[in-house]
Amino acid sequence: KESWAMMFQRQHMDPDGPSSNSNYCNQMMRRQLMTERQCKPVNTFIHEPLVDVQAICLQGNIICKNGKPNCHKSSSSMKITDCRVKSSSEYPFCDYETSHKERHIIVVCGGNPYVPVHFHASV
Ligand code: UM3
Repeated sequence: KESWAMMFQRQHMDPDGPSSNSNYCNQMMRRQLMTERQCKPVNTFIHEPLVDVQAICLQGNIICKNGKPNCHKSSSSMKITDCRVKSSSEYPFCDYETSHKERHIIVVCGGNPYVPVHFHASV
C-alpha cells in the first residue's frame, strides 16, 4: 500500500524537471496518476532535491490553516510549478494551466521518520 510519504513524492516531487513546455501539467498530472478518478483541481510540483524538501520538516514550524501544529515553511524559496485545471476542462480530458514560480513552500509533515505528507501552500 502507498504510504502518505510515497504519495507526497508521487504527487509533488519532480526534482529533475520541469521539462520546458507548456504541456508540462497536462503530461505530469496524467503520468503521476492524478487524473484517474477526477481531474485533481490544483497540484504543485517541486523542482528541488528530495533531501532539501525533506529538510523542510526541520525548518520553521507554523500552524496550518486547519489549526494543526505540524506545518513547516521552507527557509529558502524553491522552484515549483503550479498546475490548475482550466474551467473549460472536462473529465476525462483533463486540461491544465501550467505556471512556473519560485516561492517559499509550506508542507505538512508527519510519521516517523518525520517527512512531508501533504503540500499546504506556497507563499
Ligand atoms: N495543493 C497544491 N498546491 C497548492 C495548493 C493545494 O498542491 O498551492 C494541493 C495539496 C492537497 C490538495 O493535496 O491541493 C488540497 O489542498 P495533497 O494532500 O495530496 O498534497
